[in-house]
Amino acid sequence: MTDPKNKNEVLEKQETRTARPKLYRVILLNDDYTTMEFVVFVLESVFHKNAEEATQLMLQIHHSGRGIAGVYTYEIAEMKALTVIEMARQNEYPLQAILEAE
Ligand code: TYC
Repeated sequence: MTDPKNKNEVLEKQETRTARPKLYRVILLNDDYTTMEFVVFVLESVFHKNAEEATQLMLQIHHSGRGIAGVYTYEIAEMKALTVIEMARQNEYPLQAILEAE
């Protein structure tokens, strides 16, 4: 590639790209049995939301049926979804978490 400002110099074409890993949304699904308090606790402890964010997101899921708890690389997203499901099972709640590609 020739530099338009200097006819005698040749610029190397930049081939290096920063690899962007695919990202996945962890989606929490609404249900009729998991308590609001437990969902808020999950959003605070697994997804590092503050009390206000966790409460607003829990209510959004409660009203709309689903909501994005966080966006991560695959391995982190999978681990968080499994953690949510395991915490829910330990507490005998049917709360579900699924992954979606961004
Ligand atoms: N719908 C539940 C209730 O009324 C609360 C709830 C919110 C459950 C979000 C799951 O992902 C959820 N107790």
